[in-house]
Amino acid sequence: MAGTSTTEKGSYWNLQVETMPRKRLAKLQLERLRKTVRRTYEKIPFYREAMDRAGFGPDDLSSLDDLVRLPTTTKDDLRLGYPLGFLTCSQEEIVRFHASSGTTGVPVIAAYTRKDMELWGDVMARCLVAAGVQPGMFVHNAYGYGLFTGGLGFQAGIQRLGAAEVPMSGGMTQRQVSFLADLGSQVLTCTPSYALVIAETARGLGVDLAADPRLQIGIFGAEVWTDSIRQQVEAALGLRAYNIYGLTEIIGPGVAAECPAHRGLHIQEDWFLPEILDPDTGESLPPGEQGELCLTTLKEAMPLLRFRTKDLTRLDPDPCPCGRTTVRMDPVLGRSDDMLTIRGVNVFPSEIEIILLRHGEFSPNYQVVVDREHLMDTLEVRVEVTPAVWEAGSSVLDSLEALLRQELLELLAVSAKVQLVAPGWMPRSEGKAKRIVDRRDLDAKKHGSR
Ligand code: DLL
Repeated sequence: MAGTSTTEKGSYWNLQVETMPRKRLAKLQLERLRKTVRRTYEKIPFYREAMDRAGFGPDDLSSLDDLVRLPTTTKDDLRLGYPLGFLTCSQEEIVRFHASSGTTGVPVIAAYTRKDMELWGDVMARCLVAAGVQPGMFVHNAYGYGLFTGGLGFQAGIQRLGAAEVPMSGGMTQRQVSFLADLGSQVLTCTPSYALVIAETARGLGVDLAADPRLQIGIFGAEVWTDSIRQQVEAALGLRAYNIYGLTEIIGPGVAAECPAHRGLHIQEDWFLPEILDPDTGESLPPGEQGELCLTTLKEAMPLLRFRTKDLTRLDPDPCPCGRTTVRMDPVLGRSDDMLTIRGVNVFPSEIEIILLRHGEFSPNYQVVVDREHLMDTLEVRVEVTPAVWEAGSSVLDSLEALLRQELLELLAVSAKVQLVAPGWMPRSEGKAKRIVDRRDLDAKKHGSR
């Protein structure tokens, strides 16, 4: 059943599943959900207790509508189960571990059985094929290899598909440029911010990757990126950019990805059941509304019921011209915990990015610094300007600063300090870019309170 199949509408890795009539898909989902709920009830005290409390157990599940009656899972719940409290298989069955970065404390460990690894390779192959990757192509994989799921998750898909993997991992950017230029890979995979760093480094070395007809496809994810970044990456590298989404707790990359129609990311719904919840109340929201993505994963080692991702998006159930019948999610707007509240106004870093990148004078290298002065929140936007603007001198910089301040005030209703900095001033990231510096957090940690 698996294997590339091409139809006049496009290419699929698994035609049968990806274009399955919705009714049949629902049947398959319910079958797998039933097994998963039973397994979690039997093996994980956290779920058994929650289901017993709610008086709704594995035998009560009669349709997919009952999903909302199952317990939700948060990252904090997983941390309480650290390291292997959410395992439903025996330790001998585990063939791989990954872990989330755990920037805010205890990491979350994800375990995979052999079957899970096969399933991961399969969903990743679907995502690669949806972006146009074919057996025989060279895939320059610059996602980090290691506990992070990016590098090895893509590896699983590339191998499954039968394409050639160039396992670069992140870093040593000059070497990335020479490998891209010398080998002539058709596909680049990395975070969108690192794609921009590769493009910038290539420019510095006098290598014009955009002019190389061999590089055609970029598959970017692991962080929020706007359409403006997409346009910049596509222009700088001369490729078509595809968005891919995923998270360690659920499997890694491969949960959802764009097809050539670029109308959102198709969720691999036969393994991952999506819902949208109100981020504040946890209530289920009707189709089409924006809210927090919640995912149920039907895999073997660590299946999770209704995991609250904190990623804000919207689901689109309308048919897609590519022929896939799976529901699509909008590109993630931001994480609910990345939303900044500045003197009562809610702002997402991606909204600031959109304003910045409307102007050719600014580069996509920016940072948003939030602080507190005299009990008031302050916002500072630091952004690099292009070399030509920097050389134009202080009067040009002053008027650009004023313009940006004005736009942030008009469009987002926040007053911000703007600091324009020289090209190359900002730190470059080899993985996920760090756009927000919240000094209020540092302060709270220093004083032990908020
Ligand atoms: O970032 C998995 C991944 C690797 C996805 C490579 C795509 C490509 P984590 O490190 O656990 O896993 O981080 C998961 O990253 O909850 C989102 O907030 C964010 N994220 C992932 N993909 C996207 C995307 C990997 N396409 C967290 N757009 C998620 C926006 C994304 N945010």
